[in-house]
Formats: sequence, C-alpha cells, structure tokens
Amino acid sequence: MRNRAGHEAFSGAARATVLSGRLLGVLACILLFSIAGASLARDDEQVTPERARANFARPVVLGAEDVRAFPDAPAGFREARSGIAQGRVEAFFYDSGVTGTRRRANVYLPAGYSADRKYPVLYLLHGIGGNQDEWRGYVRAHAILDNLIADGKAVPMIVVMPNGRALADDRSPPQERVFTPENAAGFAKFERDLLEFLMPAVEAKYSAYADREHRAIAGLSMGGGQSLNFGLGHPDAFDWVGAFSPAPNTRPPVELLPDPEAARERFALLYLSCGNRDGLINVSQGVHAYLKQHRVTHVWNVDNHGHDGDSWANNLYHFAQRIFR
Ligand code: FER
Repeated sequence: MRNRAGHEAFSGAARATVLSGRLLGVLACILLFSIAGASLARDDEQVTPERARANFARPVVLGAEDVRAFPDAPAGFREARSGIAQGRVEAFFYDSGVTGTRRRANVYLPAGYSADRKYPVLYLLHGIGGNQDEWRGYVRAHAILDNLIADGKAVPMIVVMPNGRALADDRSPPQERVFTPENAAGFAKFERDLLEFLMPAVEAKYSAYADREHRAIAGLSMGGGQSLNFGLGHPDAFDWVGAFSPAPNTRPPVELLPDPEAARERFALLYLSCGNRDGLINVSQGVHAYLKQHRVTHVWNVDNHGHDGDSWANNLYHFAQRIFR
C-alpha cells in the first residue's frame, strides 16, 4: 500500500514537469501527504533496514499543537536517591503457548511490597532492539518509580517488564537483524502471549488486582505501537494506555479505534508522546490528529528530545503519576 501510494504520487509528479509552477507545488504537496499517509500503514511485513532508516530520517514537520504538555522532569529524577525506600526488580518466568517456551520478564515490586494488600500493574514494553532489560537499564524505570512513589507522586504499583518479542528465540538480534520482518513479527505475536499467558501468570503469582481499572500498558517505540495496538484493541483488559514515540508497527488510527465515539468514555487515560527531533513523529501525529478529530480526550506531549531514553524516561515520569488514581 505504501509502495503503491508512493508510486502513483511519483508518476503524477513526473507528468507535472510540463505544467505550471503553481500546479507543481500542489502536486508536491500531494506527494508529501501520500508519503505521510502511507507511513501510517502498519509495516510489520515489510520491515527492512533501508525502510527503517528512511523512517527515522523523515523531516519533522511540527504543527501548532505539537508542543509540550509538561516540562521535563526535575534533575535527578532517574537517579537512585539515597535515604528513600527502594523497590526491587526480580526475574519472573512463565510458560507461553505462543512460543512454546518458558519466557522471562522482569518484575518491579515497589518498596514495602506485601501480600497483605493488592497492587495495580503496569506492563511496560521495550523497543525493537531491546528486551526485558531495556527499561531498567539505561532508561532507569525502577529509579523513576522509586522516586515518584517515595514522594507520594505515584501510587505503589507492580511494573512488569516483559520480553515483547514473542519468538522461541527472543534474544535481542544482532544489529543487522533488528529491522527484519521476522523480528517485527515477534512483536505482533506478543499480543496473545501477553493476554493469554503473561497476564494470568503475573496475577497468579503476585498480589495484584486483576481488572481493567488496575491495569496499564505503556511502551517505547515498538513497545509504544504495541501499547496502542493491544491497549486500545482490548479495552476490557486495560484502562490506562501510554505510547512513547510509537513506531510504524502502530496500526492505522481507524483500525486502532474503529468506533472513536465509544472510546471517549472507555479509557481512563490515553497518553501519547514523542520528541520533536524524532523522525518517527509522524506516526504519533497521525494518532493525535485522529483522536482530536473525534474528540477523544488524550494527553499529547511533544518534548525536545529525539528517539531516545531521555524522552522515554521523562514520559514514564509523567505517565506513572497519572495512572491508577
Ligand atoms: C521502523 C522504524 C523504527 C519500524 C520500527 C521502528 C516497524 C522501531 C524502532 C524502535 O523500536 O526503536 O520502520 O518498523
């Protein structure tokens, strides 16, 4: 679809060389919009390093609404702070009928975790080259949560950081095999792995609430696309959805929310963010435009970062304060 749209627009532009300059301008606009529109199509099946490079290199065109909803977090927000109670991250294993393997997730338990009370659960999903360690690695999700919870700015919660590549071999691939259809397909297969195997296993082992009001799903890039695809696709499972710099695996908005009017009252929070130096921003801009057009309340936070851990850490900081309350 992406190729066809691009090709038609291109041959149209070629014919325009004999036309007036003004018409040429109009055709150039059509070409630009065709490329932008086509880029919103899901492209799991056609993922290549060249296409990914082109997506990242797309010029950022900012609209009037593509501005900050929140300032950046205060200094030190993702550093371990001495003198506060810290949570812990432990390894969790579950059997998956999708991959036929025993799979690993990291589970953050807040300071003072106790089986005497129940906790809400945030499922936090990584990017295309990452795994269950990405969020607690350079993004430092555990430190962000520890600090927010210690300050009373976030509700104590369990954070499940799974491996969102539901393949029998789910290791992060070498650089040259990151942008392949096989790797991307693992992220789509994670939908059933999450809902049918991971979530029930988490809820059996931990002292967790098991209803939509107490489940959030959020992720960065490929994991942001998964959060929109799975979160909006399963409103019975999730009430809180966050997508940080969602990647082109994001379903086209009309597929994400075919009945946008119904979605207005359905979700407690739809949170969308992207850096204004991120070539993938057109994906989120498309989602924001659709939500706005259909008056679906959402947060749209465009910060000054790129496709990077600074944007993701900041947006986790803002998202985590707004869920489960
Ligand atoms: C793409 C560019 C980037 C793509 C995925 C990504 C599915 C994901 C990036 C990330 O997770 O950081 O074209 O296609």
